[in-house]
Amino acid sequence: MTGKSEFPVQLVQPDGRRVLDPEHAALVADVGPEQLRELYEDMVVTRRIDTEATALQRQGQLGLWAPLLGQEAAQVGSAHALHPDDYVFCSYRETAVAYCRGVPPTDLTGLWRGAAHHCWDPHAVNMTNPNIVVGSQGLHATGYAFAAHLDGADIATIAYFGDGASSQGDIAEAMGFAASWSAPVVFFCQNNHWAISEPVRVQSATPIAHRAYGYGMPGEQVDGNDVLAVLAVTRQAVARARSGCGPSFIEALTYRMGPHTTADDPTRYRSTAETEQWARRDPIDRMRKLLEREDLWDEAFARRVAARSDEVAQAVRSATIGMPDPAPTELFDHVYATPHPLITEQRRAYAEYLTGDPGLSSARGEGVPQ
Ligand SMILES: Cc1ncc(C[n+]2csc(CCOP(=O)(O)OP(=O)(O)O)c2C)c(N)n1
Repeated sequence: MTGKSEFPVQLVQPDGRRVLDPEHAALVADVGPEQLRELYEDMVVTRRIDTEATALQRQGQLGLWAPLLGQEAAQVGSAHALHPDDYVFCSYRETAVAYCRGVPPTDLTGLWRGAAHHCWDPHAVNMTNPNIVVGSQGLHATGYAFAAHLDGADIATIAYFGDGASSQGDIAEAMGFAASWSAPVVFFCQNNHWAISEPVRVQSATPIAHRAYGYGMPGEQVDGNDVLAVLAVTRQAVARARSGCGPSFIEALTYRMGPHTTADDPTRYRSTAETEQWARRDPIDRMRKLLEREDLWDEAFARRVAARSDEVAQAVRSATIGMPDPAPTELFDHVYATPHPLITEQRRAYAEYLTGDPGLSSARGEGVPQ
């Protein structure tokens, strides 16, 4: 990673033609027909999961969902660059990363249904659960990476966050610390052009990747709708981190084609012309065109991918609807790792309230230790 590219790194144009860039192409020279098809399939399946989850929210089966629509290449490309022992620290939108890490699709919705405090077992896949506190995962990724560095472990961590999060103090602190202490972390910013209704142009006066130089780490802009280019630059950053050379920053230029979450109406703040322009750069269409150009596309393959997508979406739907309601007092579980008298008392008072016990003074907080 030189950090000197004048233009975003691109290996495949929107019409499916390869770009002549020997330096970055060499990083994915081993990606043959099967892997190209696998990248395509992962993007299609994760879009299908996302569409299903959005529909489940509209049908009242989920409280909320944060769609990844349009960001499939940024997520699938980067996730494929990671090793199983690397650790992922994500925001709330990285469904495709989770899928590529091996999270069972049926584990993706529990938190959003309000049926559990978490979605998947983080240690089973080395990936944290959805994190709503914007930017905080940069600090978590840096802390974990630094500890691994001290332990002599040859691993990397990756922090996924958005263009809006890049303005957070947490990200600034994480980048400063990681660069000074050579923590093996990859800062992966998905610049999807919007932080809810805030456009990226008021977020940063320079390309976000340029900020990396000020911290003392390489920064690269990549076409985030080009899955091969994302794979290439993330492999480079991960290799750098794993070999002890410290952190890197990647800005993947992509677009949030859907709403911020299902609670948002993007037509109130952005134009149809803008969304149509980005629809023409759809990451899945681009990969399909590449496969067609390189004679890797046929109807049998298309049918297999469609069948797999439907099967996974159906599993997500059934698992979501079938999730048992948790006991209300589970609200107090996992607040602290060890019992805490205040939480214990609140749980007792709430249980008493639920059973209709007239001792409601406790539920109102009277007598609860402060
Ligand atoms: C610390 C904090 N501040 C504000 C919010 C409210 N909030 C939730 S998402 C969001 C926008 C984040 O935008 P961006 O980082 O670009 O990521 P994107 O949602 O586009 O993926 C905001 C301000 C929050 N969850 N956490």
